[in-house]
Amino acid sequence: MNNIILITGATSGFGEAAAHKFAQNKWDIIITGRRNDRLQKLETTLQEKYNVDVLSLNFDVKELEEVKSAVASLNEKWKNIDVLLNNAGLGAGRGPIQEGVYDDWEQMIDTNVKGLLYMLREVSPLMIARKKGHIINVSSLAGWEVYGGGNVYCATKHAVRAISRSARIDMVHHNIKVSVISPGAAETEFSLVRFKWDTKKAGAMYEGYQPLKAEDVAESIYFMATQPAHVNIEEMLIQPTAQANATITYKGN
Ligand code: NDP
Ligand code: 8X3
Repeated sequence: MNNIILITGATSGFGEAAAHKFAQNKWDIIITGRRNDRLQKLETTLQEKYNVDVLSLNFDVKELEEVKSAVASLNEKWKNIDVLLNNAGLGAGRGPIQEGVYDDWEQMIDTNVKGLLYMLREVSPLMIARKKGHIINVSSLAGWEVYGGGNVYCATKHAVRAISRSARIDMVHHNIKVSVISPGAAETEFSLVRFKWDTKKAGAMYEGYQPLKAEDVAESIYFMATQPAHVNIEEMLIQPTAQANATITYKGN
């Protein structure tokens, strides 16, 4: 039987690239996200290209009842999740705290923190029952550092690392690995979403240097997921070569 990975936020960026990487290596894949048209398209592509089993679950991680019923809908095969890639997340806006937009704050906290927790809460008992599993949570360089205007986004990504380290202590008794990957600047739809599809503002984030590609991050996630049973990579911080930290990026000057 193939290994199984459940990827939240597989309709774009890291999640979509990870779905390709794992499927290419003969994992069966559960893909999730809110944009059902993209999920359906990806399901067909993965099945046809890699000849693996794919299950699409169309739900919003912010909605607890949707998360519960999506996980409860898994049949005996799909319950055997080897890896949960808790990836769904977003930056919504960027600006000083005194000008903060409440709806953006709620969205980031509800998605990046509460949504990740809901998935962790619903999926970890399935792993505990099998006495094996691996939870890989996606934080960010913004989970290590802060930058002006990053306030709530940075807070959510710091929270992902705190939750992960604490969950690791709970899960160690059940033979379950918990890891965190923290990418720096990567060109996905992240900045388009953050800047409300303003292509100029989003594009400016990646001008003058080579950012990470979604595939670079997927490669690292695959490496984390395929270590021997006795090895757990707790944390991985991956940045573009040109980026030294959250505020210093070399652009040839
Ligand atoms: P993308 O915008 O390309 O992908 C985000 C994915 O998350 C989409 O598939 C989206 O699917 C899904 N998603 C967002 N909100 C929800 C929700 N409420 N319910 C279900 N799915 C949701 O960005 P990235 O691939 O770059 O981002 C993936 C993760 O990586 C995020 O957690 C982000 O914070 C983090 N990150 C990104 C970095 C970057 O520079 N790009 C760097 C470090 C971390 P849909 O809209 O269909 O629901
Ligand atoms: C996204 C990367 O540096 O813009 O997590 O916060 S950053």
